[in-house]
Amino acid sequence: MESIVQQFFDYPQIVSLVPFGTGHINDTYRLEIREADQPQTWLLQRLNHHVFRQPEAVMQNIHLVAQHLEKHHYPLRILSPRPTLSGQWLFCDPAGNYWRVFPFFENTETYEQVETTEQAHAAAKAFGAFARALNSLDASQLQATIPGFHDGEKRLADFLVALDRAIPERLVEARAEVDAILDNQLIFKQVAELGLPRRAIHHDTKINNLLFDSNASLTSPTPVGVIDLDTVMPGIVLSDFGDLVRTSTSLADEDEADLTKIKFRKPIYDALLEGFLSEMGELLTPAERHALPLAGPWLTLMQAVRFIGDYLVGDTYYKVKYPTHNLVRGRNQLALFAQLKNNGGIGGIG
Ligand code: GN1
Ligand code: MG
Repeated sequence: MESIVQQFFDYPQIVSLVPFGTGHINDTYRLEIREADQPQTWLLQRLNHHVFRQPEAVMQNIHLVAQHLEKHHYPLRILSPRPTLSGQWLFCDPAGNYWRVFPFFENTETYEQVETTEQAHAAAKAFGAFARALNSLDASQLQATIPGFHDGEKRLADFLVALDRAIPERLVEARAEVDAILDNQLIFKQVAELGLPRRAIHHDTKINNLLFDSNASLTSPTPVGVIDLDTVMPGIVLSDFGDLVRTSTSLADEDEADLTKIKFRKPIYDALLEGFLSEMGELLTPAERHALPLAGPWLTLMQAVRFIGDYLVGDTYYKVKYPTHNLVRGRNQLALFAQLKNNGGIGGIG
């Protein structure tokens, strides 16, 4: 690891290097160094190049977005990567792993679950402000680093392939979930047919991808910065509002195995909608605004498709902590989907 750190810093003295965060894809470390006797904290990350097959394109997207935010006086902190000493965004080690360094925002925390409507409002407003700042960025400048990333119809087609190749015992285990997905698949076509405009979209607005000031009170939560810009690429606004709904409205997070804890909270939903619209409201087309109620159910079902699909073929994509982890996550998401679809008058689908 020392030789990796040396690519980014002049004569660094490594004070500590510890695994950090809960991401499902990359490996992240909190790095403390002394450089020229100054203590500094950074994030060192190994980019998963099996998921992101064009690591350079990912970094190019992040760089473009960070630059755009800086130019447009975006108010929160910006996750600009730190180049290597030779001016590259990535260092490729002899084993073929890609490494990069980001600033570490001190005195911040993430929420795994939303507890108050104030948190929900602040989070949606912060992600809304991010989307607003990117409104003027020409989305065609960004590369589709994971082709079809939030294309529900493509995800469904991939799922059907996974069904064909499924590990037989796993298919038996997941039969009810597979059927629930197939029964509800129409929502993917319904959203595709809307033909919503392509924007520069974050695509991973889960609640723990927003850093909050750890010194602020629960009733006045203060966002510090949006993180995890790996999936910024062209997409539709339903992705960003949808992932907020998916990860904030449920009483429990996506890892919860006890389905009785999956409870949709309408007041949280209302706070998300208000917060998001307070930034993005005037920039949305009538079609986008009209489609917002579909965002939560659509994105949540797509996440179920991805978790169950990965379970069926033997957990090749998501990090898992135990053999049925992806199945548990998929069940969780299907339970939430059912509530999002039926609850609180936000339906109008199915
Ligand atoms: C992954 O890396 P992480 O945990 O931020 C995934 C998202 C999923 C999410 C589910 C590149 O995000 O799309 O919504 O897990 N990222 C990628 O928690 O697939
Ligand atoms: Mg991510």
